[in-house]
Amino acid sequence: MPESHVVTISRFLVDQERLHPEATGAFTDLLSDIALAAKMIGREVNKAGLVEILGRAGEENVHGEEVQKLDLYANEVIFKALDHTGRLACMASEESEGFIPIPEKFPTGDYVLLFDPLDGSSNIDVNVSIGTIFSIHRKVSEGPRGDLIDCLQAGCRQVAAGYVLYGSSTMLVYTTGTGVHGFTLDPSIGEFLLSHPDMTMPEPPAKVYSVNESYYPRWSEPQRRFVDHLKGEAGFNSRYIGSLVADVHRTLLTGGIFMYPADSKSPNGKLRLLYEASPLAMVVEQAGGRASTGSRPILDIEPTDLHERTPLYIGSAGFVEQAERALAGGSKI
Ligand code: AHM
Ligand code: MG
Repeated sequence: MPESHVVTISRFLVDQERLHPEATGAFTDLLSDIALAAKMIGREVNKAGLVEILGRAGEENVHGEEVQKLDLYANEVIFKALDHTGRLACMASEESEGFIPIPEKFPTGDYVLLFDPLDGSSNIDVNVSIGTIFSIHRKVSEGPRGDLIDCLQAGCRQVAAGYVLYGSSTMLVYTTGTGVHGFTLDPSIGEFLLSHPDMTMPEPPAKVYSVNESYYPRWSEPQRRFVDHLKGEAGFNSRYIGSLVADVHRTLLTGGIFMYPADSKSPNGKLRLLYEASPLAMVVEQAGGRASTGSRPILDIEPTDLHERTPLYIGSAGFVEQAERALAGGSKI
């Protein structure tokens, strides 16, 4: 590709900002800061296989520094990349119990960042893709330094959301509510380059379902019937990585349905609404897909707890609607 056609994420963000003359630039800077954090996390993720050589978490590395667990490292990198910028009122992370205030010594801003710093981290040791997920809201509380209510907003009020996939290449995919754009990291120049402009879910979608089927005995009868139908007469193929960002990314690119249902042991499933389901729901819906609890849109849920969980059905709109009908007990799937 000639150099003139290469669009870096910085250039893309600036071009997008020009389309909105009222924009202050704060939002563009925020996404740039997230891209920087993603590069730093990606660099460490790529070194994970060298753990025997470089040292294990809890030990000291060759430089005499304590080696951190990667998910805690990722948490800290994101926090430190954004705490001092004056663009955020507060943050919340899957790794932290309460909401995270901006340190008093730094100025605050109008946005709120929620993130899962390193999702699927149990896959690190086996060199399987993992990801970072982020969600941005506008502050709604009165004071300057943010409050819990700023974090507990329904997904439909997100102003941006996205994820970073640390896979065979590192990709950043985000939406601000006007389409979905994907960037691939060129490690030789350390830049995210626009590789997937205006991502939309393919039609017709690939007939693929993605679910941890080992939980079948714990599922409800309608959930079992639905999966039986998909792999039976509907002729679906099955793919499950067990790393949410990677499973959803595949679903976004090829079509299909990803499910993490409720079951008898986990009545709300496993996935967290604010750090996993909501941001991925915004991305997938912006690409023309659908995201549901099985009975209502993920983006409609008004959260009451920072770490609440939700069942998740996400992917091609028609397949998610089929799941909703099946779970409602309708005879016609
Ligand atoms: P984590 O937040 O502790 O990393 O767990 C989330 C991960 C997701 O990436 C993935 O979709 C899911 O757990 C897999 O769970 P299971 O092993 O029950 O299938
Ligand atoms: Mg997670």
